[in-house]
Amino acid sequence: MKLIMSIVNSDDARPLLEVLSRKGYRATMVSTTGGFLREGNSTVLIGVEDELVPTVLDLIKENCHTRKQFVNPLPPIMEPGELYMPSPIEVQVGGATVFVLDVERFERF
Ligand code: 2BA
Ligand code: 2BA
Repeated sequence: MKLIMSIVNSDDARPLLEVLSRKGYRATMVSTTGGFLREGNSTVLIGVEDELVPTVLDLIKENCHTRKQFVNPLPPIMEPGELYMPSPIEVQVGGATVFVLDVERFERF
């Protein structure tokens, strides 16, 4: 068994959960925060048999979309009197960042 840990945009998480449960997969959604943008995202945990991993990855790919976002970079360390004009930089936020982990043991009590 594997645990698919997928960090997705919060707007994509609910449609993804709907598709997964309609197709009979079980999942858990956790509200998380991106370390770089410091904005909310969602982490969807899906425990599945090994052979189902590619199918679930396809569902994630189909339902999670790449977005462009602008961020203000952290200001540099400045000398007194220096002027800093922040210019936002564009970052591409992936549709999903996915980790597939081996599950040593799975129980339901
Ligand atoms: P359980 O299977 O006991 O699951 C309880 C909660 O544990 C689930 O809440 C989910 O958050 C998590 N969970 C269970 N299996 C998981 C897995 N393989 N990967 C990740 N997280 C897992 P809910 O999703 O709200 O489900 C509540 C109950 O509804 C489930 O109890 C199960 O009896 C039923 N259920 C869930 N998904 C289903 C589905 N796709 N088809 C039919 N019944 C489903
Ligand atoms: P954030 O950390 O808020 O990052 C949002 C986007 O900003 C990233 O998109 C990436 O394009 C950019 N970015 C992040 N860290 C950066 C850095 N140190 N320098 C320059 N640009 C940076 P994605 O790579 O698609 O990641 C989307 C979200 O997935 C991330 O949100 C984070 O929550 C999670 N994530 C991505 N890679 C991860 C990893 N290796 N471990 C844990 N979480 C990860």
